[in-house]
Amino acid sequence: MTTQLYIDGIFVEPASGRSFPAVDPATESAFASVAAGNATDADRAVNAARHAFDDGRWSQLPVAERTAVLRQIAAGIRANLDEIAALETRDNGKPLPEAIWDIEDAAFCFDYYADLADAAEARGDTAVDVGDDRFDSRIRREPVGVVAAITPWNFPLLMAVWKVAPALAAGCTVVLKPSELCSLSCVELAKIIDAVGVPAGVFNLVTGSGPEAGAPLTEHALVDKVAFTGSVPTGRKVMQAAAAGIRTVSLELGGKSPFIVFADCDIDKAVEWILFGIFWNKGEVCSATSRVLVERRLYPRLLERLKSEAEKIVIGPGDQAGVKLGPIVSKNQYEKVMGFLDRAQHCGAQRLTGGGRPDGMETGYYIAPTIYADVPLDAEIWCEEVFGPVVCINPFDTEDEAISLANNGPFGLAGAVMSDDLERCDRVASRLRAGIIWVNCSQPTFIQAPWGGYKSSGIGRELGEAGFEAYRELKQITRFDHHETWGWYLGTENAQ
Ligand code: TXE
Repeated sequence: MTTQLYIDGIFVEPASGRSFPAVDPATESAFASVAAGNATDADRAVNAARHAFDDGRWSQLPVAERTAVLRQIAAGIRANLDEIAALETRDNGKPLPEAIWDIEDAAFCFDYYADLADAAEARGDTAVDVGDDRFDSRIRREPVGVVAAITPWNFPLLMAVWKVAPALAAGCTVVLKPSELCSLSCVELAKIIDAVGVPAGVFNLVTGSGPEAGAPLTEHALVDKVAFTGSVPTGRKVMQAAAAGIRTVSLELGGKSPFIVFADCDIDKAVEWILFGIFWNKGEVCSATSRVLVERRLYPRLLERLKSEAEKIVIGPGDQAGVKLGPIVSKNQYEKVMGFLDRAQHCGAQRLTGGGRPDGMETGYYIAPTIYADVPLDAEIWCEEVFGPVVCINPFDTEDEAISLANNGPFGLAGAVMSDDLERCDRVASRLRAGIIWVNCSQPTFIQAPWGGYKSSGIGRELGEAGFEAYRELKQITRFDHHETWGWYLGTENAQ
């Protein structure tokens, strides 16, 4: 199978005539070819999106018609759920049940933003009290325009849909550039969007590498907004490119999220959520709670339990029943994580389990669940995002110390706290400098709740109402009562 680009309502060959392989990380073999889009394709796609936006074929459509189409996309995703989830597992390596959660969420996301768009339409303009009866001032919300969405490989369809669904619901037009490592589920999305009859040019898909297909989108003068999820260095480039044209950006970047565990909690629950917080999706999660801080009283017992439970995790191809940890997404990412593990050997941390390829697994980019304890606070493994199944654990003595350790670092995407004392949890939640705080859990994510980071973890919010407003401009419309006279120039002195 070789995929095509989707531009202006038509599936087309890339201008380069080239493709690149989609590799199954469980077998290390190519199983499909992906169209290698470049600057020519990006330019065509942006022009199509610009034209489609400017002639109002989508933004001026009655909202009820627009939202009906969004609900058809949701239904189309659900109708193909098994196939898309299987494809996602093959392309990315994630366990199939986790891929199913992603695809279900993607479908729900279209329904959710259809509902929000309907509700916004019913509300209409918002009146503003400007303190002068002669003026009627209102806020109207309008689509931002042409959106370039550049997305990562860890939740390939879902991260794209977090952007595409609210953008389309708001009336924007979109050019989507998924990660070159996992593009196939986004090609399936394009097929569904095509099948339900979204007008040509409203949604466009350009697959390809970051430099060849992504960068031209971030630099394009006809793009109004760039919505990006990925690494900090690339996010910086996206922002720099957008600065040249004063384009709006939203950035969802990395993290090194802390999980503070107090000794009064139930140890089974702590073990469950610590493992889920770092090992689901192979730790390839921007919000993974990869730094765990445990109150010293509980520390030795918890380490023992974590080691024994982590060693029971079933590792294997994502499509195999019972597997809870699939292969790392790609050779490069595998080598990157292995590099962290190699360097960690000399950092003074104690490795409790894991640390490399699981015994007996020769093929596939597998890395065993890895736990380090007593990690020096300046160690690379404690400070930097690994983006793999690797967790660092340290003890603490006081609440203040835990918060200070948790807040130390450049990131602020997420954090978690666990204690039976809910007042304490709330206090800690307030003091953690991060956009998402989980109490007595880690990772559950809801389309209805805002998502995004403080500090170097990003700018802006996705999901929830904030994720819808991120694709709308605010317009002030202020009317002067035509029965009144202003009189500054034409009236008597001080008539105003
Ligand atoms: O990310 P990139 P990569 C982190 C994680 C991982 C590291 C590298 O630590 O190890 O990033 O992964 C596109 N202009 N995260 O290399 O480069 C690229 O094609 C425009 C965290 O995959 O940030 C892809 O579509 N676009 C993260 C997207 O940017 C460019 C999820 C993300 O790729 C571009 C993924 C350019 N110059 C990785 N260069 C999270 N926050 O969830 C690349 N791209």
